[in-house]
Amino acid sequence: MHPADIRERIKGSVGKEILYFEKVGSTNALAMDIAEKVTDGTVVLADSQEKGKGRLGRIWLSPPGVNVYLSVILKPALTSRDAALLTFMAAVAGAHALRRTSGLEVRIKWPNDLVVSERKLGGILTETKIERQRILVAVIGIGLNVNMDIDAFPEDLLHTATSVKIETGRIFSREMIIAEILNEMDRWYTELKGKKREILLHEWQRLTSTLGRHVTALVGKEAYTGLADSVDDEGRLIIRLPSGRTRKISSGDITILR
Ligand code: BT5
Repeated sequence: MHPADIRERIKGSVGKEILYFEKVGSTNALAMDIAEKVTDGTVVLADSQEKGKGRLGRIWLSPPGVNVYLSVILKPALTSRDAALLTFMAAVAGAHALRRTSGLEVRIKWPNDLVVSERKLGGILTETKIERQRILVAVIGIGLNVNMDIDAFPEDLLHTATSVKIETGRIFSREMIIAEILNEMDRWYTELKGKKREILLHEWQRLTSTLGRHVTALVGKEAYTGLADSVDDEGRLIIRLPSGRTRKISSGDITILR
């Protein structure tokens, strides 16, 4: 990876400072450690991760030489209730950047997946430090499978995961994709800071594959099956149950039924 090729394409404050490592435990963990000492928009980038993190202690497969693993450190003037919007922002930025560079019809699966034909191309992990209901620091981690081959996935991910290369048959410049993502993040971060969350929510709705589908949402040990009806202005998913009642969920795992 050549971080200089990314730096020369950066237009805004997100990615103005990029800290690059060949190998880390987790870019999110490292970013959280240094967050208070760096400026808004600093990025931690790695070629590989030994302990890549998903949500709820899950593992993010992070082999060297092929993919994107980065974390953006932000210090937004937002309350803890708005943390989900940061994940929305990264998802919209990632979908736009990947569509533009690869031509793939990348969609967003609530809450944190980037998918192509329902297969997972990327994931987002937003972690925050909160004091008196205000976000002091947010670390937004993005993992994207770019040039990874199908035989590099373990058995359990063979039918659920994919990469840009698997979908297009072509190899892509990771530097180019990263620069696009960071420039897109800058654009949507500016909208969010300008209190224009409706614009972000509207764009998210345009890009999602979840709304209007029948889903089962697993929230802890509870499962809710119904229609994924809408999202509210804090990014919570509203599911319409067969009884006609609705359930609002702020996190969980969605299976799309049909
Ligand atoms: C996520 O979690 O999708 C969030 C992934 C965030 C990864 C980035 S990489 C940079 C930054 N630093 C970190 O340490 N993390 C972030 P979740 O929704 O919980 O999905 C995790 C599940 O996705 C796993 O349990 C696997 O089933 C699957 N998975 C793991 N690695 C994958 C990969 N490379 N591609 C597709 N699916 C994967």
